[in-house]
Amino acid sequence: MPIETIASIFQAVVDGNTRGVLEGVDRALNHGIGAEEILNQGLIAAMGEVGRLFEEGEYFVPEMLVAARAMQAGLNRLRPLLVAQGVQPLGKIILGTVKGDLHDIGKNLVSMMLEGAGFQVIDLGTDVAPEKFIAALEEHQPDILGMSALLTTTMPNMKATLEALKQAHWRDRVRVIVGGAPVTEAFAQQIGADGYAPDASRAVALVKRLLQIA
Ligand code: B1M
Repeated sequence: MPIETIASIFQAVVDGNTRGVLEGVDRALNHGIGAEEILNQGLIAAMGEVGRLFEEGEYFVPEMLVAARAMQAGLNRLRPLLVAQGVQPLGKIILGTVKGDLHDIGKNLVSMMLEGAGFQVIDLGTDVAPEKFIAALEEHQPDILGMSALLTTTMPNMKATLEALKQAHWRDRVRVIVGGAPVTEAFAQQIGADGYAPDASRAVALVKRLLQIA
């Protein structure tokens, strides 16, 4: 029964079935399955499968979004229990869309996929100025800083943020990743970022690679 319950949560996330996820999580908890097991074998494993389906072209952004929302509903139900048990996230990530840019759909998806993979995400929202990124670094001491840009006119603000990081003596203390429709690997290298990901699923793989998480 416990295995079937976890499998039903996994399938509900893959199907983007929020109600199914919540019912499955409640059932699992009632069966005495631990919150961490539900998280790792149900929610996180399912988001790994969603990422695989996306990379293989079987899922597109809408399917990934619905699955991520279903996963987040389950995560929200488990969060108080995980906090109470002192379960540590895999790493801490600050995310934001750069100054002048109000696009946040892709960034939110990246945030949800990272949370789904077990990371703690501090999302600064949109129109984030370099000084706001730096204040957040000081406050949260993350492992990774992620910037998103959707406009060719705001891409230079990624470079400006990297420059500000250098000035504030933060550049050697945090890995910086970038993404967004107009951003490319070549641009990421040119501005001195540590990594680029073309989509949310590959952003998770990139972060794991940078933090040497298997
Ligand atoms: Co705007 N917009 N928009 N827009 N918009 C684009 C980007 C545009 C390409 C449309 C076009 O002209 N064909 C164009 C940019 C042209 C350019 O720069 N060369 C454009 C423009 C011009 C504008 C305005 C200037 C329009 C105007 O007012 N005249 C204006 C700018 C406002 C501003 O930001 N200051 C504007 C406004 C808006 C809306 C507010 C109406 C709305 C945004 C709503 C919102 O985000 N809350 C909007 C939208 C929706 C779009 C399009 C249609 C869709 C963007 C989107 O959400 N894509 C877009 C056209 C298009 O892309 N077809 C367009 C889906 C999303 C899942 O993909 O964001 O690429 P994406 O994210 C992907 C990857 O890129 C990656 O992972 C995500 C998931 O797989 N990724 C990362 C993203 N961030 C990452 C970070 C990472 C790693 C990966 O690491 C940290």
